[in-house]
Amino acid sequence: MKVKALFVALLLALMPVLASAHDYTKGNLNIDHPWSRPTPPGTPMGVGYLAITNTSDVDLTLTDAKTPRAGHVSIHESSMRDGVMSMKPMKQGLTIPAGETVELKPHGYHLMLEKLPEPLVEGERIPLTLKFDSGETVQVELSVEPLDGGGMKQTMDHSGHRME
Ligand SMILES: [Cu+2]
Repeated sequence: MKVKALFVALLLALMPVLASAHDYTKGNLNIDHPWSRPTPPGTPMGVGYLAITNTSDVDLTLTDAKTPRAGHVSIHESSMRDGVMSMKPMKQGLTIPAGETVELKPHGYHLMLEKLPEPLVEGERIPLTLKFDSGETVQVELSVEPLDGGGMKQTMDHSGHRME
């Protein structure tokens, strides 16, 4: 009885996660949980996070991304150097080795949505096209998730960003 109650509680706790999870599969590529953060009015930049799995037996490189909601999308890498979080564009793209998953997440690789004409709003789904060096493209939607505790941290993270 006790175990069952615990199980139900656990299930309920997991439900919001299950509800917001979404993933896309095309050919040998799987894109899991593409998401973003709301942006304050006047902020020109937003972020894009997702996990890319390459199920083929050759390396694939993410070379470009596009969305109608941003003037330009760059692939960035964040790193800590001399105690300062900085980011730089990955001009050669981001390689997903054969059979592996690469995660774009806070404090790591991410997509930078630049030149936003309008703020990104919580609850919105942002269409995004990912292009790979194989010529493949994958169409996904970034879900704009609420600014929670982790979101505040992310905002601070980006205010500390400087371009190289
Ligand atoms: Cu960035």
